Amino acid sequence: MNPPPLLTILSYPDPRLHTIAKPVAVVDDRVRELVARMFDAMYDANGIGLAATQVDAHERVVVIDVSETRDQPMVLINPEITWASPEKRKGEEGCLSVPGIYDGVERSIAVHVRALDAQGEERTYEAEGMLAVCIQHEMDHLMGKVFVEYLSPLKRERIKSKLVKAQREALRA
Ligand code: K1U
Ligand code: ZN
Repeated sequence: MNPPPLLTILSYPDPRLHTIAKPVAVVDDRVRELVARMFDAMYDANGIGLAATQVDAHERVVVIDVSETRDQPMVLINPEITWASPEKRKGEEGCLSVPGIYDGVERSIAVHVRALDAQGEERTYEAEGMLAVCIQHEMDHLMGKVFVEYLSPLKRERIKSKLVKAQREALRA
């Protein structure tokens, strides 16, 4: 049997990126299939994370792999941040839904997270560094928030125009 096609990653300013994801009721084979396809799309795009929102699946599912060796997959289903450090730092972020744009966002430097894994077991994580940043970025996606919304309205409008133009040109090619 042929493998399923790669999931398409929505590009900003697609309004579907602003949908609020619903909690997963049961972690079953359907959810595990979504997780597997999200990992395929994330690794194919050389990303370090992906939220279900970005593939137009509006459920609280996130996949992450911040390892250089690309062999430490992490699945967060119904994730909740239980603690965020009051200390914050501004760091450069990118987003697979905002291709080619990188800018600084202030985030907590460490977070504690509770989530279900792909077997439906509750897990807790204490994250810092890039993992903490990535978790916060992906959880924003689940709430319909894209990182450019932390930037000034002027920057955001410029990014929007640039991406809309690029999308029109890609359609014409
Ligand atoms: O959610 C996404 O679109 C994935 C995003 C995750 C992310 C990257 C950087 C900071 C916060 C969240 C990406 O994977 S963007 C592409 C990328 O691999 C990358 C970009 C900048 C730094 C590190 C990695
Ligand atoms: Zn993103």
